[in-house]
Amino acid sequence: SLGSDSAKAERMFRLMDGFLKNDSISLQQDILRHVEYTVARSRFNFDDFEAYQALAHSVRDRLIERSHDTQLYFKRKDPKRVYFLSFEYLMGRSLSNSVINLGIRDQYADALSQLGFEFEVLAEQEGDAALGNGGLARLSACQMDSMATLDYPAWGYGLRYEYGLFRQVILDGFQHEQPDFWLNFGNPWETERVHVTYPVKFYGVVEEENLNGEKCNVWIPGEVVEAVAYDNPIPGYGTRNTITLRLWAGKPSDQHDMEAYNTGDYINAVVCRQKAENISSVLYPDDRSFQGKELRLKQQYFFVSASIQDIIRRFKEAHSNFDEFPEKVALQLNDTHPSLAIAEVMRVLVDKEHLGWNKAWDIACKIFSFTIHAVIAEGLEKIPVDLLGSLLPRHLQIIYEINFKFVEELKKRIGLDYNRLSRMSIIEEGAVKSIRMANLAIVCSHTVNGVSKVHSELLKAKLFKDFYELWPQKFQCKTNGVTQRRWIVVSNPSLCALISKWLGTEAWIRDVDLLTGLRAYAADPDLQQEWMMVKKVNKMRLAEYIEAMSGVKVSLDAMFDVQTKRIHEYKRQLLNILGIIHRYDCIKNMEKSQRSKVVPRVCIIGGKAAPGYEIAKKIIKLCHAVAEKINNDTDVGDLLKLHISTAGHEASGTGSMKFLMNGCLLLATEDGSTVEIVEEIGADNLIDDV
Ligand code: CGF
Repeated sequence: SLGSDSAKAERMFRLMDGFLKNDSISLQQDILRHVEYTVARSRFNFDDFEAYQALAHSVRDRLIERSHDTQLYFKRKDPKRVYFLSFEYLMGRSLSNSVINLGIRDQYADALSQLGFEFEVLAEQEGDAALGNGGLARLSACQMDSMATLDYPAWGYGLRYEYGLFRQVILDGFQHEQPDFWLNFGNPWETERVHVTYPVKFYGVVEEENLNGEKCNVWIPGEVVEAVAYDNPIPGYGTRNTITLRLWAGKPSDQHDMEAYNTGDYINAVVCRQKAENISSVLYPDDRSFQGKELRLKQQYFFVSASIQDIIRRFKEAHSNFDEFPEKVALQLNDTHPSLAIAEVMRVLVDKEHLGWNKAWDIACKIFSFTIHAVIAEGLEKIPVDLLGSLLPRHLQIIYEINFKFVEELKKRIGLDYNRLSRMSIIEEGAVKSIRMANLAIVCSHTVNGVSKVHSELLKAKLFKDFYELWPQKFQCKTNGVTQRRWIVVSNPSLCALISKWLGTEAWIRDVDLLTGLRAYAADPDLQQEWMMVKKVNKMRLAEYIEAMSGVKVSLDAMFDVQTKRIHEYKRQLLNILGIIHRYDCIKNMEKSQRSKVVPRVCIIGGKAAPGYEIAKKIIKLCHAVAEKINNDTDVGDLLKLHISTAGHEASGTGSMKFLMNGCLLLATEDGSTVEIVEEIGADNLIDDV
């Protein structure tokens, strides 16, 4: 460490300053250097995938440089940091997003073409980091991009699942799940931080001890697992701010039991390693069994405990007084999955830092905020008390204490209204005594937000009515958003170019509200002409993809009617496919002379069904059966085609935002964020009651 040796530090900065140049020659040299020394292939003989790996490492160098500069900057400024705790991050691919946010995409494209490669071809070589399931997970990824761009001193914390969301394979129209080996060929976008590890404890007992005349609780664990940090730099757009998504992986606290190994008990010798690695192995383990429930709870506590230890270590590097903790730390809970962080913060402050309970609770209430994504009570997470007590005995004690104090206070406010007291209690009495994780999060957090206006009103009027009446000031609305950098700039480059041309600036890529400037040109025939051309180009891209994926040729003159989201009864893919059957039936029974009035339509349905969700998997099979019939009916021809590409009552829904920002006509139910979309686009752009 350079410590206070500023002369040495200045020399280090000078040495590094401009070290990574971005002109074409430097980038070509950088890529070839990585081919030779990172990918270990001859620079005279390497293929697209090896070129992608070298390119990715070259970009990663620049991300790491900015990430280190960012950390150093904030270490010196010591601002209040925001920590985003999410169980899922649907990051997708990193290459294009990174070079666009770094502002060097064109430079890399030029350097690659000088070497005989095409940027887009190499970008297709990258696998997806699918560390999440749906909108909540993609929201986390968009959130990171936005916080980086808006110069927040932010960190994201999550779990480094060895297997992301399953890979969907369709055989004879049926969905089959295969493991997603996303790490098989390494992951150039992460850095393993072998020096950033924390012990995470499980099971065991709690003993009372006397410390300087004070009674304190000591947790004697039955199992300890090491959490190792893997850092993923997330660059902001138009700024050097590059924040870090720190994902935790489970490693054994001791590699394996040599004694057991030497006595031939090979299985037991490696069992502790297997247990540790299991924790960060699978996203959404099937929790219908006790073992599955326990593994999911272990995963939640594992990433929470490691994250809280990391946050407190960072705080203590510059502070010794925990009174300052709320001025330096904001902890955002993304749904109830990280709610154990509340009990963990209390455990560390009371049992390890020896703060009084009330002071520790005051600090916890100041640092936690809570985003709830669920719409109905059934969607709220509950943890059986016996499971929690066995795995985390000290945390159960703490949650009981939190609840006792909360209910005592509540009685003073509302009297002995036992029905209401039992509804609001963190403990749910019943057949299976459980911990209501949402209640725990609401009781502690100083803000509770829904993810759309409709959803936030629902929380106040129904789901959390009792809490809203008690603490109306806590309840907020933070409608979801999606980043235009990924969902226009990366996904739709020709539309991106058109927008920048007509607005006369690229500032909208950082400030999405500037898109409203296009309204001034909406009636301009030149803009409309260019807009249609962009749509045509994109339809060609999609038509080529459909043919490559399914062999089905589709007409570019047809309307593309797209529904892509998780397959779920409430998302109404069944209604969609019944509509397609009806449309097919009408065409078949129509006089041929009348068919010229039919708007040709290509229906595209994409999405995955959860592995255990049988009715959703049957919907997938139905879609394929209907597609088989329609696509092979030459009598219908291009009037109707149905393509199913792999991969309701919405709290928000973010799919609509992505389609809308790419100029699509939206057919949506009036719920979630659609209501606000209508407000944004204006009622005059609505087609009544389609
Ligand atoms: O969160 C969801 C999505 N399924 O992930 N819920 N959860 N959990 C909601 O159902 C969506 O409506 C919402 O857009 C998404 C992100 O808030």
